[in-house]
Amino acid sequence: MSQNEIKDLEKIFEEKIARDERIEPKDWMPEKYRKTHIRQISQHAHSEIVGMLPEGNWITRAPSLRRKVALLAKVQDEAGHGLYLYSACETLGISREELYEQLHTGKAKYSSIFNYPTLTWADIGAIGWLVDGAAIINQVPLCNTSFGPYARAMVRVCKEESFHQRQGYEIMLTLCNGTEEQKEMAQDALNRWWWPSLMMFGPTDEESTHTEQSMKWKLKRKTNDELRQQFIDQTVPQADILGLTIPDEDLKFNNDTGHYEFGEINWDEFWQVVKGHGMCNKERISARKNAWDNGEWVRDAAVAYAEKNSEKEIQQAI
Ligand code: BYC
Repeated sequence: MSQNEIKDLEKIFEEKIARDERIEPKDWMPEKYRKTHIRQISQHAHSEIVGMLPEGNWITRAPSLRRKVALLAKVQDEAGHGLYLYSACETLGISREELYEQLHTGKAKYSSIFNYPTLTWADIGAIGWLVDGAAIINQVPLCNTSFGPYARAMVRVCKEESFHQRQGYEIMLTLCNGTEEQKEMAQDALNRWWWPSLMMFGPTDEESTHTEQSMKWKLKRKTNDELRQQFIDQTVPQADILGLTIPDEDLKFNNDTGHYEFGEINWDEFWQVVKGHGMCNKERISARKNAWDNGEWVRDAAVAYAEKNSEKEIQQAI
């Protein structure tokens, strides 16, 4: 393709983005746009799949049948989110095998939050309330992201995240209205999950490598700092209703700006976790690798079955 032809295609692409039209898999797109989408969508998919692990750990220990059913449904939803996202990512010309390979070898990241352990039942409440709460804030703008398959996948994901957030908050509410010991458990979970939840939104805008370009392409609709602030403003009043204390001595409402000011995030901890040195990084990756290895016979059987069926169809057509 000549330079002029590429320039013409770039112009059409930029105009589509400016008009808020969706870019679809068969449309021409700059190589960097394609790559950055593979990066973000696949990391998002990996986060959903790895995100099943800390909660899956509590399915057999949920305190009642009702809690077990709700948690089971939530974890299954997360598998579904991973699958829509992997499918959306595949439309950009990368295979599922390559994506898994990137996760298993540490080439692709997944959300830092899932490298923390779930120590008590209250952690399941805190994850639903805070982690899914943060996920909704981050993902609602993605329903308007410029790449069609990603935007469409996000609509259903966000609806389901809403249910997840509510089930988490309801667990916290029940614990906070329970015995003194249960309320302490809820406070302890908040103390451990608050700061990692703020880190989920990524580094500050100043430190973020991708935000500027991703905002121009309308992949990101809001910056990391904007979303983090929105989460804090929304969540602090919810903690007040629970009667819990946010573990941040510097937290205070600023009447002039209408926002909460908050303390310094431990960015050193964030980068340590992102680089693979968090409490559960090794455990999470080895669980995913085992699942892949143990699933080999299922993949083989599915391929053999598909081949047998297509042979049958050919025979019938003859
Ligand atoms: N953890 O330039 P930046 C869920 C990396 S699933 C690890 O700001 P970007 C749920 C970043 O990848 C939640 N790494 O990046 C599931 C980049 O490194 P690379 C997942 C992080 O992409 C189950 C570098 O730091 N949600 O909610 O513009 C149960 C510089 O960052 C993190 C999504 O994936 C992190 N927290 O912005 C319950 C949403 N933050 O790639 C709940 C979609 C940053 O250059 N993703 N990094 O090696 C996004 O919105 C954006 O990718 C992010 C980061 C805001 C996360």
